Amino acid sequence: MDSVVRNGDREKLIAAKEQWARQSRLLTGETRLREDDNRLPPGQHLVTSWPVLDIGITPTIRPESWRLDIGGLVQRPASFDLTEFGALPQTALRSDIHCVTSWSRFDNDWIGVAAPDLLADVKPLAKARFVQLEAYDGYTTNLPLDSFGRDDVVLATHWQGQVLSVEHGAPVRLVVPQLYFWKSAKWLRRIEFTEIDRPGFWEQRGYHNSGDPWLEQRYG
Ligand SMILES: Nc1nc2c(c(=O)[nH]1)N[C@H]1C(S)=C(S)[C@@H](COP(=O)(O)O)O[C@H]1N2
Ligand SMILES: [Mo]
Repeated sequence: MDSVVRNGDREKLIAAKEQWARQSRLLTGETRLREDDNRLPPGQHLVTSWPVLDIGITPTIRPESWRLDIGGLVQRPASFDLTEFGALPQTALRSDIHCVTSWSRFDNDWIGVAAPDLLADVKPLAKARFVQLEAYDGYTTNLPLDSFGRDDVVLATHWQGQVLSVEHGAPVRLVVPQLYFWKSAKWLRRIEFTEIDRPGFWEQRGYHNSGDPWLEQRYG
């Protein structure tokens, strides 16, 4: 796999974000309920552009060699290529993005495979309780199976009617609207179902294990 290190100093970038966590930057101490007339979680501000954020490596993945592996505690482990992935049911979903760095973006139109449809295909075992996501840039993140299986979660290939750009995670990225956006792994490569929770990249570096923006679970 080729990759481009876009940010000259990736260590510096990661260290800065670790420091945010140590200093509890941006915390308002407020919690808020999500309501139709209040879609902005505490400490967030709205943007209309779509920022690019990641650990500084943009993998270039040849479409013919892309695979999404599903393993761990499932009845039917899988290794989808793009054609097989495209043959799964496709769903259009609209949701808001909330990034822990304080920007939110409303009304993003996604097309992709809804998580419940993926679960119906691979059939997690009863003892599976967590999901580990691994990406082509080496990034990892974790979430409870219950959060992953919600019907607003999508493994997205399109945004606003266009094929997802490489910067935003093409060919396939996860979108988990209920949680801060670091849980939404770009360049998805593998999904592992586990009995025990395993903290991912930012979860090991001072970020909250759950990451609910309405409870302002930024750090922890
Ligand atoms: N593979 C991968 N996925 C990732 C990241 C990353 O570094 N690598 N960063 C996360 C973070 S911190 C954020 S805020 C969002 C940003 O997604 P965007 O660049 O499409 O806005 O991707 C998340 N998913
Ligand atoms: Mo982020």
